[in-house]
Amino acid sequence: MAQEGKYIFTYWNIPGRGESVRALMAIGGLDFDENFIPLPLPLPNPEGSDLVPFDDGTWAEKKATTPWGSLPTLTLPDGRTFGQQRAILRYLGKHIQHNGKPLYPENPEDALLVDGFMDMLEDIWPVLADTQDPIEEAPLLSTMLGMGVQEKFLAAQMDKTAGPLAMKFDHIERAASDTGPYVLGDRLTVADVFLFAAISWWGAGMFASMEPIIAERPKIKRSIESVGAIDNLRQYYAKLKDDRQKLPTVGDMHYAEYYKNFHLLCQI
Ligand SMILES: N[C@@H](CCC(=O)N[C@@H](CS)C(=O)NCC(=O)O)C(=O)O
Repeated sequence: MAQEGKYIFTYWNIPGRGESVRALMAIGGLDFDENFIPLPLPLPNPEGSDLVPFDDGTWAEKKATTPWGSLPTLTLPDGRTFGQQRAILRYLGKHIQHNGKPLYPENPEDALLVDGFMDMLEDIWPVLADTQDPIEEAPLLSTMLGMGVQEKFLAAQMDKTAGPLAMKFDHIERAASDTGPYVLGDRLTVADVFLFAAISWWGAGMFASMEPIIAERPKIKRSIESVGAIDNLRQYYAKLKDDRQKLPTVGDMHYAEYYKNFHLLCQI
């Protein structure tokens, strides 16, 4: 993809809903700056750190100025800012190519299938991030607040016969191509990149590992391992790996661990 000027990517300094876009830009070799917004969590900020990890009022001020009141956003080299993870993935996927083909298919039926995978992944997010009462016991906030993995909740959700979350992952597994290595077959798409980023994140930010998700879902496993083998992506994660040790620790959660599966899949 020809590039005139830099992209600016705005998100928290964690994988979350932002990592799919970062990974896609890395695969496409795009030059982008990170604009890290402190996570709006009521946690004390370490003294004298360059990057403020937790709430300092920035998000409260910035929220209304974003296109959809949410992050991530992507600012294009011409200065315009756009939001919504999947919209950004589709946009970039029309420009970024792999083996001579754009990562968002031109063929409407292939694009429909890619959108289906991505919408299914977005449907999983609220189960893990914000449906519990109290909200601190949602698997996501629990690790971010240093309260550990919500094992009981996740075990019920992932029950092989009746777990609602397990069913969603089973749908993804069934919808993926039998021949692979990617979910649409031999062609890499943004659905694979999203799968790679989401499962790596959930397998560290909510689950203790990716195992409950991928152990008996070989097509999902193959897709995310194939994405992890892409050279540009491996170089991207290798470059940032040491610096991530500076991420904060809350309780027993060192936020650098949120990247462990990205490193595992990229074998770095
Ligand atoms: N559908 C949106 C959801 C965006 C979203 O909920 N973002 C969260 C972070 S992952 C957020 O901005 N939370 C802060 C807030 O809503 O004030 C997308 O995929 O981008």
